[in-house]
Amino acid sequence: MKSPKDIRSNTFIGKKAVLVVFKCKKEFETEEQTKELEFLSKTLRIKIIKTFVYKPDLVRSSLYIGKGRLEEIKEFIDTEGADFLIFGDELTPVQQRNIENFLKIRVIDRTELILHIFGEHAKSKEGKIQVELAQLSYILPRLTGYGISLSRIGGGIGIKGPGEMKLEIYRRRIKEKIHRLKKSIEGIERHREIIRKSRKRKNLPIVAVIGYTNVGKTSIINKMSSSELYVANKLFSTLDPATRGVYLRENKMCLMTDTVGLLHNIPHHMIEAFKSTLEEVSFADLILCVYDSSSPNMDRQYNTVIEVLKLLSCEDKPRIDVYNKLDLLQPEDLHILKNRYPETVFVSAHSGEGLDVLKKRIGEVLYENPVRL
Ligand SMILES: Nc1nc2c(ncn2[C@@H]2O[C@H](COP(=O)(O)OP(=O)(O)OP(=O)(O)O)[C@@H](O)[C@H]2O)c(=O)[nH]1
Ligand SMILES: [Mg+2]
Repeated sequence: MKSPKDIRSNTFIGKKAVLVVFKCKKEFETEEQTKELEFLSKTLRIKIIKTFVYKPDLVRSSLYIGKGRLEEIKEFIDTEGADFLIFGDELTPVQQRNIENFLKIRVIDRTELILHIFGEHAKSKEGKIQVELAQLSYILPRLTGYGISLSRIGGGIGIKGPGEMKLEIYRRRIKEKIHRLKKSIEGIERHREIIRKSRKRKNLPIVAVIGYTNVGKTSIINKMSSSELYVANKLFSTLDPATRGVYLRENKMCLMTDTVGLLHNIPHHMIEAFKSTLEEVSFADLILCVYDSSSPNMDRQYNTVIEVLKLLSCEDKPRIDVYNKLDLLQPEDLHILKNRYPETVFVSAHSGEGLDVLKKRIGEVLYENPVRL
């Protein structure tokens, strides 16, 4: 019997996909959403051959979108030979199965796309456990759609057929695995607690770096600590956050902790799985909220960060807003932003500009007005 997590194949490289997105209230939001889905696909090396953009008022519950729209998509798929369909919104297991049955190709929603990226990028034992938990929690309610037939051949009334029995075995195995993974995560949390206590004994303040994915969190930590943590122009490069010592000024140091990149509307079970990693933020003395100042979706980045800070009950902690990638800004735009946000620190992890100011500000917050836990 295949392992439950291998039920869906994970080979995406060079595969052709059709993207379906739904119009948002504002046109630029639709564009942002489309770009984000294209970037997620690119991270998995998928080729998007066509994007269908539909108005959300055509939404139907059992298929999510109207039959006419699906027929239009099917005609394109049959002519152009797409390998699968990527759906911009989250689908229920039933909707996903119904659309797959209609189109006769595999359908992946935004959540599944993110889960596959997580699967590719998790390297440490801890990262892998967290990703597997998120993947299995996603798969469990969708098992019937994943090619496991529910045939009743061989079963009489009230007696389960072989398909159903197989399904129940899979279900039980997945539930058992989820239970084991949760236990392992509890073990990881205990281990983290020991590390935290040992840091406390050394009395070094902790700075957590959070922000939307790909804004340059890891690059800033690398530059400030002369490290070489993994950086890439991909979404979710960091799934195994590391902590590095940063020298601030004479006799003053801090520890900087990286975190998993955020994305708007991240499904709940993913946050659940990564909670032990994100919880590092709760134990920090200061939070650096990093934004990509060259990105058109600053509002979305900001709202997502605030949402996660609330979720972690950290919205009242000392924090510094950092606008990264200033090297990509036109001087006049930088000038406008600096005037508008005088409290924000503008930096470029690439050129190093502004990082001395950032160190100074961190030092002031940690050592001159310390609100230590
Ligand atoms: N031009 C420019 N690019 C930058 C700067 N900082 C980071 N980058 C690039 O932005 C991309 C993402 O950088 P990372 O440091 O991996 O970003 P991250 O926030 O850690 O991303 P995740 O771990 O995926 O959440 C990489 O291609 C970096 O080279 C900067 O100051 N200027
Ligand atoms: Mg990173």
